[in-house]
Amino acid sequence: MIPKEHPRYRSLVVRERLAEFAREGVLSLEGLTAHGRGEAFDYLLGESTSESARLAERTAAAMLLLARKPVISVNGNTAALAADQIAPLQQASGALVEVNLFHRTEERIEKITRLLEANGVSVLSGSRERLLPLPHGRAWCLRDGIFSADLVLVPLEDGDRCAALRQMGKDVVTVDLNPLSRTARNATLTVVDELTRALPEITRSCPEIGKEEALKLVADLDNDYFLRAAMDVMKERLAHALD
Ligand code: PTJ
Repeated sequence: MIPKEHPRYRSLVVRERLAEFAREGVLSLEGLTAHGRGEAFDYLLGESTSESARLAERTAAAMLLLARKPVISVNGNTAALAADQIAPLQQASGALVEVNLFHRTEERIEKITRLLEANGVSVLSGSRERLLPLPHGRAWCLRDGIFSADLVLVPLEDGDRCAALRQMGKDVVTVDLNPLSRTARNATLTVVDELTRALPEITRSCPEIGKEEALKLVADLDNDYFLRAAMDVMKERLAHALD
């Protein structure tokens, strides 16, 4: 039982929930360590959404709205942290949702699908094929989903798969607290923010954006700007950490 007055209460509650999801087999054990890396970067960001991240979130919404066939790719961490935030985003953006895993097993795909469906998400089903130019299980996806998407929103992604999706000519929007990661640098757009702050912000932006604004946001998109802006926030906080 975590005491409510603990200064890190929220973080401890999230960790406890993730440990439970790991025991249930939704989250991979590797996902727990990935979460720890994310927490460290979020500390540096001050655990809040920066102005540049907010613009990136609005741009992500614009890209989803303009895409011909947007797909939200959900892994274990995304499901464990934000299962209840996916259905509102799906409704606001019109995107398909596919479960796609790095540490892939049929059992985990099944468990994550059930968790998402229990939270109102319409999850794409079908038989997966080896369609991405990658070795091992990471190549598997749905022909009617990620394979034929023009845009994939894939939070907390592995660098190789992000690069493979880009190689296939797709736009990749990611949410990644580490602005130095290969995914962050390879994606079309990187939202450097914590997943559970980023997804509701993208959802909120969807109904607010008209076509003209969407086109302008996409035309102005400069991913390096978003990465540099996030690093500047971290540098600034480090510079004044002991003031
Ligand atoms: O469920 P699976 O099998 O598909 O596996 C998922 C993980 C996350 C284990 C897999 O994709 C992986 O190994 O990812 P990486 O390469 O560790 O990348 C995850 C990135 O997400 C890292 O750069 C973390 O800093 C970042 N991250 C972790 N937690 C959060 C986050 N970014 C945003 N919000 C978070 N809560």
